[in-house]
Amino acid sequence: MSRVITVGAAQIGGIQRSESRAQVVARMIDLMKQAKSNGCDLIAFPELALTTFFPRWYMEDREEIDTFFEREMPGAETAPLFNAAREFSMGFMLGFAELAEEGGRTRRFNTQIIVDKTGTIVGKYRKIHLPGHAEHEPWRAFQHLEKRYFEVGNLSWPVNRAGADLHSGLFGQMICNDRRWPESYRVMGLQGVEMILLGYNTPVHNPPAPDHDRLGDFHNHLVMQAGAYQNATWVVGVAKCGMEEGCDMIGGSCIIAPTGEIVAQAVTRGDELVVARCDLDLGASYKNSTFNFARHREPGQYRMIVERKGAILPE
Ligand code: ING
Repeated sequence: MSRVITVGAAQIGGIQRSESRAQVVARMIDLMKQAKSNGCDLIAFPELALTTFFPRWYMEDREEIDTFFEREMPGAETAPLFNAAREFSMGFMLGFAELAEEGGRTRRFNTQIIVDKTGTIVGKYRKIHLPGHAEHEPWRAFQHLEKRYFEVGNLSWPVNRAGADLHSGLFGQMICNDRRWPESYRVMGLQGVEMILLGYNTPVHNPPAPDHDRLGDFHNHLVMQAGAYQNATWVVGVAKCGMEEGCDMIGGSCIIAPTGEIVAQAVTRGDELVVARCDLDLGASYKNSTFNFARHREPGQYRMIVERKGAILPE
């Protein structure tokens, strides 16, 4: 029996700071309607999709910062997404800023969830690779304060089997900067992942390395295609993009096969649905040959990867 699912990567154009969650959710519901008319089983939204990318501003007022966080999921303003999942019989992935009371204290994470066609949360991930900086750096055209506003994720990279007719697919997640680190994919590859869903907010300009700016789109696809091929998994990358509060962000949302090939990609930098039929078994021939991990990997030789944080040069 074929395990083909139709996937929609729901790219979202700039969300201005004044835009309410209700307005953003309405844009998402519109994309879900388009996905339904395209026969999608699953739709994926970007990182921190409910608000503007707030880490671009230095803020000190805890109340102001916490206006960007969700205290419950679903909450009143996100419930329509869960209702639409049931109405359209469509799973979804959503990125949002999570405020959680855990272990007797308040914790804040850059989080993504996967929800199945019954509206049940079947997967949750908290971003591990937090880029940027923790203190105000006024020399920058815009801040990137993820290290200030979020804790490092504490869930590793789980792989979950999705029922409710996502064909018992093995789904994993990562978020934005995670996609630049091969370890993110490999932890899920070692759990047999068949499809990785990831959202991103990537400015065109990277203040500490402006010479990299011309390669932003190339690096975006390079890392996701490599991760897909080297772990024999589908990768769905979804941008929040375009001009957002004076910060221009790359688009390039795409659906990448376990072969490493981009099978569909966005051509605008606004709200755009990218659709592809994805055979969850397509990676099997790679998992059984070139990337048969059990047969070919030599973890005894890889110890340095886990034990060493930064590079140590030879004498
Ligand atoms: N954004 C960026 C990303 O990793 C960045 C940060 C931009 C890193 C450009 C390197 C170069 O795509 C997030 N949100 O991680």
